[in-house]
Amino acid sequence: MRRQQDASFPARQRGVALIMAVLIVALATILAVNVTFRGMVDQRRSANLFALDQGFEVALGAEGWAADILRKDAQDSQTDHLGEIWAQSMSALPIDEGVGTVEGRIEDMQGRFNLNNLVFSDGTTNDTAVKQLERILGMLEIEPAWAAAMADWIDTDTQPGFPDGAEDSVYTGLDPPHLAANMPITRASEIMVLPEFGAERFGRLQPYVAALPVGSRLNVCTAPGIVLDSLSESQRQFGLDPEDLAKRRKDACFPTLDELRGTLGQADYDQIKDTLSESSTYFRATVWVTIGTTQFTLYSLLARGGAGTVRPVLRSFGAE
Ligand SMILES: [Ca+2]
Ligand SMILES: [Ca+2]
Repeated sequence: MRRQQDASFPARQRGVALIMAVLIVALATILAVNVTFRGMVDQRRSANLFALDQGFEVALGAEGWAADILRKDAQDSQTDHLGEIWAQSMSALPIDEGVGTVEGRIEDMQGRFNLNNLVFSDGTTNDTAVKQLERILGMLEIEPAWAAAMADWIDTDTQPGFPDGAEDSVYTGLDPPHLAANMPITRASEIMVLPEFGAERFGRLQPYVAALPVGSRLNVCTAPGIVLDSLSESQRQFGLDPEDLAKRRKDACFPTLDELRGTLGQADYDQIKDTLSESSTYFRATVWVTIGTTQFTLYSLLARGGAGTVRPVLRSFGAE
């Protein structure tokens, strides 16, 4: 009996040694896979960072190009309309022999309703502009009452407009609580802070609104039909569908201020003429860069000065 027990010890030890060996191999394999995986992630991360850096430089180059186009445009013309070179989209161009592509476009932000015009320069509510925004919202099938809440967000007082306004009393009841801005906004998307306004409504309104300095004029040559139609209480002054409007704008300003005066009548025109223009100061360059699987979008608000100088006043990446 004792002999049998003695003989079994070496066999059991061999079994344990085998299991140890298998465990060590497994452990070594896990470590090797882990090291390789980390190496690949590091390599990928470095490649992405490099692509982002390169994309940023390319986007800034395209922004400079857009500024140059606008600078030349100021030398060549007094008005800004959709038949001009700046309004043509730049189709995709290759970067460094096929590393990626860059494309872009310039938009006239003064063709949009300026949300900051809901107030005058002293911060008091501009009721004429609130009514105009109500008409725009109505045409987009959004409840016009949101216009008053937007005005309250921007105007300097803390008294809610009646009956649809919203001031601190509304925002302090939210989670998390906060106060109304009571100052001009820097991005149109800021109005999504209005409780229950939501991304869906904003998506519909977004193409027609901008956040520009208070008092910026509307360029009638580039304003979409809905914005033109919102200029007076008797909507549909031109009765043009978007296709006809685009045709009329192919190579000239339409409507000119004279044409607008003729359509609105002198009395109605006189009330709004100081808010209108046939030229623009604020444009937005949007640049899309693709390098490998990395995509990069730069939005750049460009201000063109009196001497034709163009400078970026606001940049954002990825989202407007
Ligand atoms: Ca021009
Ligand atoms: Ca306010």
